[in-house]
Amino acid sequence: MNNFGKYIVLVNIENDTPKVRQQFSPPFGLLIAASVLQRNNVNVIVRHIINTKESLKELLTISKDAIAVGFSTMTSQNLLSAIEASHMLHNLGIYVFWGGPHATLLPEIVLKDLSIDAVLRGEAEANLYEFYKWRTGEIKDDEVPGLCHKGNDGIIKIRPIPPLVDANSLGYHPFELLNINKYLDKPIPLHKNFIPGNVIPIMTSKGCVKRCAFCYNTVVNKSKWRPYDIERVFYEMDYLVSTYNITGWLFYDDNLFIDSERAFEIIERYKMPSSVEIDLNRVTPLFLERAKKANISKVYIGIESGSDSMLKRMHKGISKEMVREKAKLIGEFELNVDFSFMIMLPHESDSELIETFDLIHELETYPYIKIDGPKCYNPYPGTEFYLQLVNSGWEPPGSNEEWAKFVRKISPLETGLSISERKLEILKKEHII
Ligand code: B12
Ligand code: SF4
Repeated sequence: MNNFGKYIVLVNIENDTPKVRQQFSPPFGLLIAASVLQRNNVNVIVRHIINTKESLKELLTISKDAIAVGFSTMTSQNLLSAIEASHMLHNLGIYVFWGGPHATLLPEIVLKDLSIDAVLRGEAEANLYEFYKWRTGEIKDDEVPGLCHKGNDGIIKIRPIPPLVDANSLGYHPFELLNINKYLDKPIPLHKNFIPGNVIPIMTSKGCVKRCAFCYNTVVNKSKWRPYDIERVFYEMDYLVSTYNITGWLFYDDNLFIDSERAFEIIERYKMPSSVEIDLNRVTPLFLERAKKANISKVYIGIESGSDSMLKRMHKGISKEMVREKAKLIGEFELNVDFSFMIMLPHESDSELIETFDLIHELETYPYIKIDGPKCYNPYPGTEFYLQLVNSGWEPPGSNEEWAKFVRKISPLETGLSISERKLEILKKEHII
């Protein structure tokens, strides 16, 4: 018996691939979940691991006496590792539950796998402590918001995603639970716009107020933006700087500049080379001037399509002309920019697809512009585009294993979408298939 008392193990497991080893990024969701237990004085062990024999063995050892082992899941190939580890633990009688965006959006699919005992939907802040109290017999299962599992009657109960918690109830990132050296950004050969130094991803807020028709934010964060407490953000960033000699930041916030003053307050405090994600609409000479002074070296902007009609259907609130105009402006301020693009969107016509490739080819001639993609659209349940796709006859995957194929690099041929002859020709010409 472990002398640690009652405890929960929280895991984020990734496939053992060169890409994962290259880009090992802090598991923010897992850390936030751990903070919920920490602040309620519940013992928690956190593991962010790559799927190897040794790491599974160690996971088994630490999980033996746990009340439950929770996996943080996003829809990606890493689900295969989460499935493997869940089977291993469940077969030894250990209680396994899944949380995170994949489990939140697809609880019925997750629970088809009988090795996964429960799903906790939504934010860990809304239910993880209640889940602990339920597992220790203090409360009943129906008092755990978002808990989905097989009840005593043998029927699987799917509960709705709990309402978002208030900004002041959000968790925090207990970085001291991890060895942060693993997460320092590693140079990728020939990678355009790479920021050198001890650079690390960081998140200071959650969600986004926009309503892009394809984005998980409309479902999971209900198109709301919430900032983490700024003093706590400073505490975490100071800790990373003083302990790991951080020299630059990759801000992974979905929309850091919703409160522009706050964003600059954070960035200007450190004035380190940084990358930020920003809405094209916010790119103005005033913003770029301040960004340059604050040492922002790269901006990341989701463009997604080169077709004005598609951009309208996506509710992006931008146009092709605006992209050209702002791209020039960014160059004048000598900043680097990554533009991301998607293809194979619902009802995307052949000419809309061609327009996207044309815009990409036009932009990639600029030395300071890097194109991210074009990546194949991934449908997430509950979003406007997902519903359109289902209504047009697309059959969604029926298991975690099938969903695991849905990564940004999925080949259009694997999506189950019907693709016209003309589209196939275009995709071949562009070396997508
Ligand atoms: C950082 C990040 C990454 C990092 C990985 C970080 C890591 N080690 O896990 C990198 C860059 C490697 C990455 C890669 C990919 N990512 Co990514 N990524 C993000 C990003 C920007 C932040 C994630 C995050 O930490 N959010 C903040 C935390 C607090 O939110 P959260 O994770 O949702 O966690 C909360 C709840 O979900 C819940 N929770 C989370 N875990 C757990 C566990 C338990 C047990 C419980 C109870 C609750 C719980 O509580 C948390 C606190 O409220 C998000 C977008 C976003 N802003 O969230 C996309 C996002 C998560 N990624 C996404 C995707 C698709 C991918 C890729 C598949 C892309 C690809 N290459 O094809 C890969 C998959 C790699 C993987 N790890 O599986 C999607 C996931 C969609 C989905 N349906 O699952 C998102 C939502 C982006 C998007 N807009 O579509 N990603
Ligand atoms: S702007 Fe980005 S994060 Fe916000 S809803 Fe659109 S795609 Fe999602």
